[in-house]
Amino acid sequence: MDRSAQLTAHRAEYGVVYDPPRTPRSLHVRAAQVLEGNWTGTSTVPSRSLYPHQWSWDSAFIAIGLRHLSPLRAQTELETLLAAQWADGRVPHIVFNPSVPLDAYFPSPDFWRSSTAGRAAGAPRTAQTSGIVQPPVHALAAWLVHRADPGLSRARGFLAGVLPRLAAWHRYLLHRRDLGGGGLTSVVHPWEQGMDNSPCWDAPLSRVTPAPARSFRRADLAHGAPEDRPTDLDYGRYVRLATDYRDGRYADGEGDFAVEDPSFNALLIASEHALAEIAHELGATGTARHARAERLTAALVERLWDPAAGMFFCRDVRGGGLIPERSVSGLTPLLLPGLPRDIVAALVRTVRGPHFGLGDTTRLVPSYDLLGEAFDPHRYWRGPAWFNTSWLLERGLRLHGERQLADDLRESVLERADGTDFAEYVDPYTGEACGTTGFSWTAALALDLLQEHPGHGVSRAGAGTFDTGDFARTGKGGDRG
Ligand code: 9WN
Repeated sequence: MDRSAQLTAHRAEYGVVYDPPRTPRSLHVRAAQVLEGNWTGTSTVPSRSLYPHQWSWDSAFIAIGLRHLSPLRAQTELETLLAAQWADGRVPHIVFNPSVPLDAYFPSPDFWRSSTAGRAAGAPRTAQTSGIVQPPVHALAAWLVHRADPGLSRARGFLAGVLPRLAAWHRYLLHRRDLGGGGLTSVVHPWEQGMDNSPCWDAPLSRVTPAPARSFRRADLAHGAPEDRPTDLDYGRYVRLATDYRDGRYADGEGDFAVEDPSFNALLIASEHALAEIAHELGATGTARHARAERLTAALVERLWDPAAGMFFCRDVRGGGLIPERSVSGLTPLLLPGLPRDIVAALVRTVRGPHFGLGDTTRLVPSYDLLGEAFDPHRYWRGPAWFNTSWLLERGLRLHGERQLADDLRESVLERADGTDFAEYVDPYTGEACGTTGFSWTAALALDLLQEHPGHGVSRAGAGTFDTGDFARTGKGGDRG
């Protein structure tokens, strides 16, 4: 059966089962309950069962939603993560909770051995962490959290406390991770980019010899359906890359895997703009940071834009070329204010076109090309729709004046978050829940969109998501200082 016949059959079998929304009040209360249940006292786990520690980009998204419930908890969430920063500036992708049994998640602290193998790179002595990173959403989150309650933020010195750490984090990425030499940051492991199992990694990963299956024991399969999760072969490769990085004492530039990814870099650029705003709020000049963000936007276009596809691609730094796989990562730069107009127009066409089908065959943005060879509506990052990427695209569409599309996407995020008990991800056609439920960033980002939702009676005062006006001003405001 060819691809489009398969898709038609899939739709005929499952139909599009998006339910009508429940009441906003109950959605708000239940989202708050998810975040309450996943709160440990100092941070929020993504999921009690599948992910029982603190994850880096999860915490940034969680803080963006938490600020509507408790600005103090949102600030604490980010402060807890940043307290585990390494001296070289990296913010680890996991901060382990010492009271959780070692076998609850793999790879566990005894795999990463941060306090010994990471000593040369400045890993903390007491906190146990992983040695890789995740997308830098944190400065953006810190700025949004500040804006939710500037009085509390100033009284606690929140921005002054996080600014040096965020600046060191960006320095690490821009200097130690420019492995391609063109100004952009490279990820050195698929887990770093956050979309772990994306087909974008298939070609670069094929060069990696998998670790033997008997050398590790997966914990994820105890909680997730094997057909939704990465294969054992891919897991073996993840383990090999992480082992090699650890055994090289987490020094950068040596590994077999190095990829410049559009979403990772776009989030860094958005966070550079946010850092400029933070510096400005603290009385310094943000001019240089805004200018750097604009230069990075130009580098992103120069190195990763593919005009024929109408979207951004990843660049395989070790293999030397663009990776012609269409992933939601290649649409995420839409959230950048400084993108050329023709690129914005092309991205909007692409998200609505047959490869992503938004507003036509799908209502949340699929993680991967609906027409791609590797498309699978249920398997991790190979097709299903995640809520954080739809949230990012909702902001991008709104920023660039695509109001109707943004409104529809917001409705769909709220409706699916509600109808799936805050699923980790969903089948992009049917909206059926996949992975775990009670997933923190799904609840947090639904709360964030709910705050802005017209007619839901929730005040926007002080809500301060990176709202269009502010972000547009940020982008054009290289001289705001
Ligand atoms: C590995 C926690 C994390 C998310 C990632 C998602 C998944 C971990 C895993 O869960 O990754 O970091 O075990 O698969 O892909 O984006 O941050 O929610």
